[in-house]
Order: sequence, then structure tokens, then C-alpha cells
Amino acid sequence: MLYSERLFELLSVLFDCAEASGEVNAGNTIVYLLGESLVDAEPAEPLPAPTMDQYDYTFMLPVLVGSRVTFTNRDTETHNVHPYAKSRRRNRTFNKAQRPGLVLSAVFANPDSIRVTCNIHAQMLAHILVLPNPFFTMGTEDGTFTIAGVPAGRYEVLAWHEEFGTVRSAVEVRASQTTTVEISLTRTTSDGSRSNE
Ligand SMILES: [Cu+2]
Repeated sequence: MLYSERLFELLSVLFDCAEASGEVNAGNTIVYLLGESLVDAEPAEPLPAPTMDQYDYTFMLPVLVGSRVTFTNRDTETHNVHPYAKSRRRNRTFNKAQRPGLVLSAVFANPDSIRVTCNIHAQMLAHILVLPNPFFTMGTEDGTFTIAGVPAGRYEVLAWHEEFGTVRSAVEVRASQTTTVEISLTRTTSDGSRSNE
């Protein structure tokens, strides 16, 4: 197939946070696709190098398998980066102090959902989703998402939010058109265990 014949599609996802309160930020949602054929597909644009910046709040970071994550500390206090991989065989777990300005980095080699805590400040909690293909995005505060350059095909689309868990649905992305998916996250869709996949 000639490159010019390759069909790239746009998948847009509308986020509808039914029970959104002032504390829930739709932007803190990771939306991603799963499908065998996506593993070797090229993203529409190169992915930015993932950075987890510590600035004293809860946040999420989607990461492509095998990419190097940089941890920065812009606060004036020492933090501590402590990722909990689901299993040690899947990804490295470590626990390192991080003085202001110090930069740490790590590579997460397998798909995983990783909680990251700071052992010094109990309120600090972050999440890294390590994903098997580059077709993912973070939401925006108005609840809309766009994943560009998705090859035509049938996929699973997943939305993950710390408070709402994971919502899955099926999507068929057709050639030469924009596919729209509406996803509703409510507290009842969470499995209650707060785990994510
Ligand atoms: Cu801290």
C-alpha cells in the first residue's frame, strides 16, 4: 500500500461527567484505545517526552510503553517518588528522595497502571498509565477529547479517571470520517476498588 493511500481517521470523544462536582476535573481523564493493530501504527504526531512535574497536587500521566518518564520537582521542599507497579515483573518499583530541582527518570517497560506516592506528603498522589500504543490523550476541562490519526478499524475505547474508574466501550473508526463517541463517567461505573487497568 502506498503511504498516500493510507487512511487516517479522527476519533473524537465527548466526555460527559454526569456527577461532576467542583472537585472533579474532566481534564484529569485519560482516554485511550486498545486494539492489536494499533501497536505498530504510527501516531499522527510524535508524542512529547512524558514529564511528571511535582507541584503538590494529584495528577495523571499517560505514557507509551518503553518511554522514559522524567520526574521533576518545582517545589521548594524535598519530595519522594515512589511508584507502585502492579507487579515487580511488569515494571520496576523504586523509592527515591527528590530534592528541589533534582531530576529523576525511569522507563516503564510494560502496560500497567501505577500509583505514585510521595512518602513525605500524604496528600500527593499521581497515576501513570503505561499504554501499549500511542493512541491516547488527556481530556480537556470542558470534557472533550480528540485522538487524531487513528487507522480505520474496530477498537475498544477506554476512559479512566481516578474517581470514576474505567469505562469501556467499543468503537468502529471508519475510513475518511470523524468518529464520535460519547462516554459518561458516573460514580456507579466505578468498580469500587479504585483500581485501574
Ligand atoms: Cu512530596
